[in-house]
Amino acid sequence: MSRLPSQALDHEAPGLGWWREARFGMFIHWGLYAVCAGTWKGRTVPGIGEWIMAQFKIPLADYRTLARSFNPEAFDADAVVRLAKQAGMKYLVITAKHHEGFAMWDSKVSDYNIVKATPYGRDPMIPLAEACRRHGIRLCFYYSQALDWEHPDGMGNDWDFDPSKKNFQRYLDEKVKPQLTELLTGYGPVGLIWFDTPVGITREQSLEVKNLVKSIQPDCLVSGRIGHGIGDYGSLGDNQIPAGRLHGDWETPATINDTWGYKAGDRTWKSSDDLIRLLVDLAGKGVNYLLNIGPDADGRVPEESCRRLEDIGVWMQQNGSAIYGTDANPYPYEFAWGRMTRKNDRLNLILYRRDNPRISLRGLKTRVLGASLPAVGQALAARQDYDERSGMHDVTVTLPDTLPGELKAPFVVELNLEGPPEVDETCLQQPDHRVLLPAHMASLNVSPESARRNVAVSTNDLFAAVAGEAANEARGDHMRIGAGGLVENWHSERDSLAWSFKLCDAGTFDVTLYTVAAKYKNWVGGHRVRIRIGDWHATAEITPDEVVNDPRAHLFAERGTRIGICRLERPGACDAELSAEHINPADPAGLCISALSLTPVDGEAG
Ligand code: FHN
Repeated sequence: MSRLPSQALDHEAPGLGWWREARFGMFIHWGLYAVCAGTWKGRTVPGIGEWIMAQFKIPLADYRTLARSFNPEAFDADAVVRLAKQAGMKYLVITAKHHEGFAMWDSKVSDYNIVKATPYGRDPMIPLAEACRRHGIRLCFYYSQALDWEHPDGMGNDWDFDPSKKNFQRYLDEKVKPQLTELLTGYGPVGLIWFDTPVGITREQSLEVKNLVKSIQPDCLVSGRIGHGIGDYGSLGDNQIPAGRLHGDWETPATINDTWGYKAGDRTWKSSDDLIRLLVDLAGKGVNYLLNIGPDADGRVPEESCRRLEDIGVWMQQNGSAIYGTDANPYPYEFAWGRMTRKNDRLNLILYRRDNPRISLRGLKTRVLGASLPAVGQALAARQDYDERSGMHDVTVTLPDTLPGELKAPFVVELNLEGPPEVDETCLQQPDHRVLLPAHMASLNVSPESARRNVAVSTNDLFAAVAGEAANEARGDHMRIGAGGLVENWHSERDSLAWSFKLCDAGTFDVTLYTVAAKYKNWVGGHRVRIRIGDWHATAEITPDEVVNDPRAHLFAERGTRIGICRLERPGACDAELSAEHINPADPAGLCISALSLTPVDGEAG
């Protein structure tokens, strides 16, 4: 069973239908920071570009002057919306006001806006809203409700304004609420307001803001980062890819390179293939993908972003039916061969490669009526077996010798079922004999001492905010399964993890433990663990034996540690246990576990 958290809501937002159907949207970070392009007085900002004002504590009086040279004559709203549409995106979220406090529309609330303060002198949201209507894309606004480095009472700017004199409520009343009212009354229907980084805001204040939105446009959604769990859907961390299926409604905001706002020197472009993999990975877990572009100060979208979005669009043209309106994989775990989504009585197996003549699926109890390659309309042979000895259901689909020319990996194999899929949700040895024990399927044994270590996360922890954690409440400081499905915050040698799984065939296995670094941090390791699987046990130091190259490990470094060779003699119910002999205090993340895997040693399994 997966113990991944769910976004439990006491209400069901009426407008969620389109958002669930959409699965893929465009994020646009655009503001005065684009003028800096990542550099201030010859110094390049470390990290993300739109944070340059805070990183260098640039006085507001100096930062304001950027507006005088902001003249984005090349901004073509129609082209941007067409780019989103061509990529297969269904909604677009633009930063109306980011943390810098500058309004990217004709705000009457403050002259610190694109119409009054720049030579451009026009409101780009008007043509953008029109283009969205023309092309059938939902227009949505990002609005930073807590951090505002321009308003004396906003959060975050403690270099110009004395924090002890701030009256946050005044900022909410004077700036946030009137500006949100403008956005919600001036541009037609708004799909959602993407609130962010709820540092320091109280639950009552988050509710005031949400209620205001709903009072003007009842169907407008509010993002999870409004804070205090009152959003209409949950927001994962920036670029975070959960390790398994999530319950409820979730979204991951993500970048094509590393920055959100334009930063000329950021060349860390992910490849189109990796971006498609990430989209598929998220869809398989029931998570919307909100992928960012950061136009420059002329209003141009970087060429690298355009090319990648076009590539994704080609893939979506062919395979979109496996993404739009789908639900997560009915299994709680991932597969080595790819990902799976579900639509009613149909399973979409999205294969990363065609390296096997067959694809086999274990644990599906519902009858398979047929299999096909939907992109080319080709039927495939499928066989379904039940093995009484092991109690296992197996489906095997035979793939064509070569993929039809127009089909590019990842490609989709569709299984049509007699009814809704019913699957065995325990960890199963897979048809290729591997066993994957994901951290989120473990039961946690948290010692009473650890459980008492509850600390309040600082409400103004800006690093946590940037990391997308947006923590605003007291959280347990002990070992837990985080929203991303990792076992994190493991600091005590008294705690341990345990898994149950079903072994179908005896065999000899290479045992590898996968551990993850804190976001943006280097992988440290140096812990000592003890592992028991059935009667076999071993101890090992956590060393970086295998570098995980999955695109999801880009900002969350992941390493595999080879623990040893294990012989499992008896098929049937098995268990595994992981405990810590020594946790390296130098690792800021503590011990952070992604999975334990058992890979058959060549020729030995079965
Ligand atoms: O601090 C912001 C950051 O600049 C960016 O807007 C991201 C997008 O999700 N949100 C915050 C950090 O999580």
